[in-house]
Amino acid sequence: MQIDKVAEIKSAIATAEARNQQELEEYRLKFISKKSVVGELFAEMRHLPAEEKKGFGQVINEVKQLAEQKFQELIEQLNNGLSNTKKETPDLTLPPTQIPVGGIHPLTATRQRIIEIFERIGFNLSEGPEIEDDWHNFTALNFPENHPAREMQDTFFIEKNPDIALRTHTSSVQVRVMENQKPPIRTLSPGRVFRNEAISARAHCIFHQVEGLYVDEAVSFADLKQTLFHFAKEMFGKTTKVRFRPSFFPFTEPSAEIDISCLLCGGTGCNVCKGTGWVEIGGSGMVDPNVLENCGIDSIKYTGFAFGMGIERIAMLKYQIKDLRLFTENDVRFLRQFRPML
Ligand code: 2NM
Repeated sequence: MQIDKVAEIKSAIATAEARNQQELEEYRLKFISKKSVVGELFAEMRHLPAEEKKGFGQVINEVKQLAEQKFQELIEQLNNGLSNTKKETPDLTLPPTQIPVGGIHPLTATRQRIIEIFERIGFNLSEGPEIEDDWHNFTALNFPENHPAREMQDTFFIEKNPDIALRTHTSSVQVRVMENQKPPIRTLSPGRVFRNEAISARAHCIFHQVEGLYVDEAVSFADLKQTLFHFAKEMFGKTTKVRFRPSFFPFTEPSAEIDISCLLCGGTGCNVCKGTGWVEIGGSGMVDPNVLENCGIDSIKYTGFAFGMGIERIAMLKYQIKDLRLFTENDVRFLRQFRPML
């Protein structure tokens, strides 16, 4: 009789379920509390003869342990179930997760803007090798045999006789364009160039240039001036003034340095322009007839202008960056400043 009852309770414990707090409480009342079926078994023990008490006591203690073990299981199951339902219904009032984003490097942004300005007035892009022979880097560009720029102090030579070197300017690209294409030529050559110079806040042995070239019939110095006026105003703002200073380059005659009115003080004089009101942005000139002839272009029929500027220098002026080494150090405190705002 008692044994049947115990078996019945054991099986009821084994199959018990608790889908919510209320069912869990029902289980507790039925199998754990003093007034539970297990509690009743303990009460019944009093009426048993002494010799049966010990054996029956062991049996109901076992049932009590089973009931408590199952209770812990039901609590665990219920808790897991609750956390699952939490995942299924996210809190839509929470602020969104911030996704970290990268930015455009200031040199890339500057190069892209320069390219955009010249592409809109009919220039295409040209590229060439970073490792050049003497002809494309120097000889075709009218550099005399003993010109100082050819010497070890400026040029990184890879081989001697015949000379192979890292290009010192992207004019070498334009020599290749003139050799391979007929005028009209309007081309822009952005790229990395290499010069054996000590690294400082203003100079690096690897830097970036953009050079432009326009060759056609009757291209004049007025075209050069107007093109660079247009560029300066697009790049630095409508109020920017431009001036040309006489200069010398082996590949152009006449040659001129290009200055713009200082962006910081607007021309009144400050430490960026060293009190002059002007800052240099590059060099330019009319392509020397020797260069055109070296590249197979008739210098009687055709004339051309060319210009070159350092992308680092333009970026430093535009963003007021005081040290050119920042461009290559990849310090996140610097790069973060060019990240898009969220
Ligand atoms: C400069 C300054 C002046 C230049 C010349 C040529 C070429 F190939 F046509 F001869 N390309 N770029 C040039 C002229 C570059 O950079 C300061």
